[in-house]
Amino acid sequence: MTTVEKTRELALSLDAAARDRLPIAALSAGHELDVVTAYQVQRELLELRVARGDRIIGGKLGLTSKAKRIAMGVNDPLYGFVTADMARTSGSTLALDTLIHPRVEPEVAFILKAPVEGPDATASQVLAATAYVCAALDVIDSRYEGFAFKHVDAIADNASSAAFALGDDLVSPDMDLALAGCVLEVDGVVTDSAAGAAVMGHPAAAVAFMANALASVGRRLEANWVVLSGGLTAPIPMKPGRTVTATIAGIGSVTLNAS
Ligand code: OOG
Ligand code: MG
Repeated sequence: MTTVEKTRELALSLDAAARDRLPIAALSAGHELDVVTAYQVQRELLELRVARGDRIIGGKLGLTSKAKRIAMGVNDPLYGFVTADMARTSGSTLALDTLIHPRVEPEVAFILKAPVEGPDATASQVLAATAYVCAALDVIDSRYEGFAFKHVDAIADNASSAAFALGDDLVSPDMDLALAGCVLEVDGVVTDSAAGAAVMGHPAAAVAFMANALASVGRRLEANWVVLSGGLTAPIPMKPGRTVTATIAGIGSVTLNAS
């Protein structure tokens, strides 16, 4: 099989897993997959969505915090993309019967007003290109059995993206985001907390990481994109009736319910 046929086949198997809600074995268990090929699978997976009428509206970082790396047992960061179909509003209810085994995690989201291009983008360039930041809940739903995967598997699976909600407050990034405290509540009880610095020392550094990684494939972060900078804490499994709220100091809060 040529590499092109192989990446197409792997993308189709991930796409089917999401659509049928039937998780598959990690690709790395049965295939030799390097990082470049894994991003090619991700690209084809996104092309399948776009061919069905979906649209890329931004990017997302994965495994940018120690809490996330420990929770998933994967040591390297990665990026993926978010699409229009994934967007939810704060306070909305996620229908669990459309997902496999979703988890949610609090993040700082950036809304860009100008492109950010690598390979030498810095956190301050990201901040200069940012119109607003807001609190976000990222819904991840690995297409792999047992939510178990290696770095290349999660890349191919578009960083486990399933949905995301942005808080209603959009604020200027004119603050020290490294010091912004985040409190995570499950059904009104505080279960975890972190500061912005949990993500690569500064959430804007994570966004710069994506811009720099994209440069190697001739792409960049675009104006008007939303970029999720990566989970600040370990993720929380979504269960029917559960409400998860993230509040980030100086920014705002965001809530998702599950049914
Ligand atoms: C893969 C990475 C996902 C993050 O913020 O770390 C991610 C995963 O944990 O399933 O969105
Ligand atoms: Mg995330």
